Amino acid sequence: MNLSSFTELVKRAKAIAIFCHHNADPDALGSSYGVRWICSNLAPSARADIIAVGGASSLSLQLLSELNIAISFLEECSPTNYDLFFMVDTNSFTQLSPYDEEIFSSTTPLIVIDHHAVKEEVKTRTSFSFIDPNATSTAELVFSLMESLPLPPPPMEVSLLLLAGIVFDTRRFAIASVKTFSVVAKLVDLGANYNLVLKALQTKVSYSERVARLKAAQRAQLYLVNDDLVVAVSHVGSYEASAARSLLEIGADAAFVVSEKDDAVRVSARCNSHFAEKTGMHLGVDVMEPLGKLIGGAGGGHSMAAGANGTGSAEYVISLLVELLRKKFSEKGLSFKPLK
Ligand SMILES: [Mn+2]
Repeated sequence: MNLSSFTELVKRAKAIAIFCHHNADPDALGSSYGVRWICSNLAPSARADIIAVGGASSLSLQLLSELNIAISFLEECSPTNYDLFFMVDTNSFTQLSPYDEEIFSSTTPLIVIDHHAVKEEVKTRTSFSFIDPNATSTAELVFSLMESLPLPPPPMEVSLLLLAGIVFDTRRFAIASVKTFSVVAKLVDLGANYNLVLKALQTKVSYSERVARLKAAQRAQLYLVNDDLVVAVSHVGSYEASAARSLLEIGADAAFVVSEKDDAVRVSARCNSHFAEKTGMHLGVDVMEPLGKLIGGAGGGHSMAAGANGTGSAEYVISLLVELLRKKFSEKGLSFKPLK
């Protein structure tokens, strides 16, 4: 990697804007913090602002408070106040709206650091890019960048946040490469406490959401498809998507959860890949789309995650849904019967 143009761009800057995508996740925020530390070393007199456009995700905020790290970042800015832009963990300009047009059409140098496949419009606009779609997080790339530059070891806060970015984006190393582990070993060597990061990233589920999940399980009607697939149908007051996911976690192959509030109903449908493959059922097209019409609303979605909304009581919507499932499974030559 020829870093002389990177170093030149940063050293020349007086005011640096480090942009990261909407609802900045721990990888975006941690990577931006690492980039800011690089900038503060290469251009000590320059101002460098992190701009988490529209604000950071609630998990990112939880991470900072659990790790006791106070990062200052802006949620909005005036791009014309800066003479160098970074785009971190952000592969398209639309992820930076309302600044997309301004960043795209300005002549301010732009440095892109990302592990996503970056859009062509971004590539042609960049002055320097460090893009590697094989990297499992942007934090991994930022650490590699630090290693390639003549910098002192990063402070603890930087190591912690880079480690958090990696742990989050790799889904706790469900996807990881040799490089990932080597970077993580170095970060831990620098003092980043892995257990602390794991704890700080634990998603806390609210009392009402946990109760909704438990009630969904308690009220579930179970059906058997093709003698080996379990379909759960249930209803809650809210958190129907979370309830549907939790029904899959405890053993259902497909879950349909209806929520009813003031005559408005929402339906959330989820299934695992085993169910999708064995039945050939597309939850969005085959189930939620027709159900949405039946309940005077709309529905659709993906093959394994879909939803619908409309009006009616939960009881009524469940009866329509079960009839619809019966019809669809029979069209596919599959049996569908209550599980006893
Ligand atoms: Mn990322």
